[in-house]
Parts: sequence; C-alpha cells; structure tokens
Amino acid sequence: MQPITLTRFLIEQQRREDSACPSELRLLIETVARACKTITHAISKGALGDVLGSLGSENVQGEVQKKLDVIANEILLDANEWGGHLAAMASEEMETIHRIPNRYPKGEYLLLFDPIDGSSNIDVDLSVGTIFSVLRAPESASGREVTEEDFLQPGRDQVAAGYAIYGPQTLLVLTLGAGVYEFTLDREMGAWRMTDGPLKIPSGNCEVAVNMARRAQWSPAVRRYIDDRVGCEAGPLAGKYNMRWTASMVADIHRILKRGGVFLYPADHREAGKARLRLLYEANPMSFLIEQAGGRAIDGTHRILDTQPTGLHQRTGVALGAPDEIEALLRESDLIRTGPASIGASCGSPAPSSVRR
Ligand code: AFP
Repeated sequence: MQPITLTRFLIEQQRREDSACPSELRLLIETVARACKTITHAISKGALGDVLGSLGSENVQGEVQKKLDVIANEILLDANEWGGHLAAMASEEMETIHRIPNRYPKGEYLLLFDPIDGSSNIDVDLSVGTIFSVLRAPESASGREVTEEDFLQPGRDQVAAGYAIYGPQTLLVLTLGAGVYEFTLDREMGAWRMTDGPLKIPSGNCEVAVNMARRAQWSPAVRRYIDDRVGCEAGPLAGKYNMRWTASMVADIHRILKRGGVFLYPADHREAGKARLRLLYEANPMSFLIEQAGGRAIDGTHRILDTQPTGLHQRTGVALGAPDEIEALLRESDLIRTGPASIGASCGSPAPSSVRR
C-alpha cells in the first residue's frame, strides 16, 4: 500500500469534526504544493535551464536577486491568484502586498512566502526551499481592499504553515495546527506522499546551528550559551556538541524537526531591530512548525508567535528547537530561574547560572 497522498490527508483533515482544514484551505495548500512541484522542476534544470545566477537587481531587502528568486515568486503568484481562496499575498521578493486582481474571485486567506530561502546556495547546488504562512484576512477587511496592515497579525494567528525543501529529495513539511507532517514528492506519479508524521523534535541531539561569523553581534547571554557548547575545552558540556550551518534555514530546521538540536540567528544586540531573518514569512511559519513538533521558538527572550508585527518585512532574532536547549538559553538571560541542572538537557547538565563564567 503506497503512503497516502497529500490530497487524501487534506480531505481526511477536512472531514474531522474539529476540522482544521475547510475546503478553501485545502485548495490553498494543494495549490501551494503544486507550485512547489513547478519550482523544484525549475531548480533541477540548473545551468541547463538558464535559472542560475543573479539578475543584477536588488529586492526590497537590499539583497541581490537570484533568477530563481523571481522565477519562484512568479510561479507562486500565478498559481494562487485565480483560485478564489485568497484575498492577497505577500512575499520577501515584493515591496508591498499583491492583491487578487478584480477579474478573479477573492477568498478569506492571506498567503505569505519566501519563494526561495537560501538563495546564496542555489548556484552551488545546495539545498534551498520555499517557506509559506497562511493567515485569515481580518473580518474588518470584508467589503474593502486588503491592506498591508491586514497582514500584521501575530504568528499565533496562523492557520497553516510549511516549507518545501529542494534537496536530494523534494519534501513538503506542513502543519494545520494539529501536528507536523512530512510528504515526499513521488516524481514518477507527481504526487506528494506522506512519509513521516506527526513529527516530534527528539531531545538529546547535541547539534547547534549558528553562523559563528556573526559572534560580534550576539548578546553576552547568547555568547555564554554558545561558548559553553561550541569550541569549549572545559565545563560540563565540553566535547558534547557538534555544529552545523547550511545557510538555508529550511535545511537546518528540517534537520532539527527530524533529529533535534537548536537553530540560532540572534538579533544584533548593538542596534535595536537589526536582525537577519524576517518575522512574517520566515520566523513565524518556522516557529509554528517547531512548536507543533514540541519545540520552542523565541526571539532571544520572548515567544516569537506572540510578537505583534509592525511592518511587512520586519526582522527578528531567532532561537528555535528542542525545548531544553531554548530553556538553557533563557536561563543565560536569567529569564528562567531554576536550581542547578533542574532541566536535564540530555546533552549533559546545562551549566547552572551559579557556575557561570
Ligand atoms: P538567503 O535566502 O538570502 O540566502 O538567506 C538565507 C537566510 O535567510 C536563511 O535561510 C539562513 O539561515 C540565513 O539567511 C543565512 O544567513 P548567513 O548568510 O548570514 O549565514
């Protein structure tokens, strides 16, 4: 018996009494999943498909746009604007929102996405991905044009989130708020087939994903947390941790969902609001997935999903992964008061604050 398809999974979710997947949302998710199949097809052509390299233009983030950034953005816009399930879309690659043209029916959902996450890896054949987040358009938006402000909802209001990862396999990882499920693209049939789930972040994996080159930006608490684990020759955690950094958040988060660990991209503590990752279409969807898989996701001190956004392309610090690791980080900021090693990180007892260097 072949693993069930995404379509069957969504229909069965829709049938549930506490359905977290009304038909419009099912159509939305299937449309995004179909667009990701088109994207993976474009990526896999590589140099043969004239999809590599940069466009010589910059996006709203001031980042050089790769050809695939724009191609993937267009694929997602074209796939989603006519279906009648959306009120509007927002993307890392677009300065402002994309309203559904009047020639098409409009729906109740807002779709946000980073069409290609990890763009710097495209030209060297490393894993990249697409990240997406789904919100409901506020009731106050009915009868009027959707505005940017309608997108500025805290991440806890998401109704769905997920990512596609374009690596050795092409995977779709999705939550509708009732667990996290992984689907693998069956290229022969063109179907997404469920291959894992509900995912639960394993504890006890001593892997830290962080870009050490950004150390000067970190707060003293983050430095202590990393220094106790990475490159240390003394202390209770010395020699217990390994480090991973792929420069594709999708790849690092997928590893954490499957085998545990922690991912950090701290804000620059020298300048308020200066951070790398975007809240609405990177941190929020990934935080939703991580929490649905039993993990925790903070901006360094507070739960990311409680953040009230103030701008479409607002950035945030990010620390997410296994709960014991996030709690150890919070302890470094004295945000969790515990006795010595009261939270036994199975990577070894975290350095109780009393012995802090
Ligand atoms: P790009 O999509 O511009 O390559 O950025 C990827 C990303 O947003 C995230 O996926 C990575 O974890 C992070 O940036 C990599 O940042 P560094 O290049 O500073 O390591």
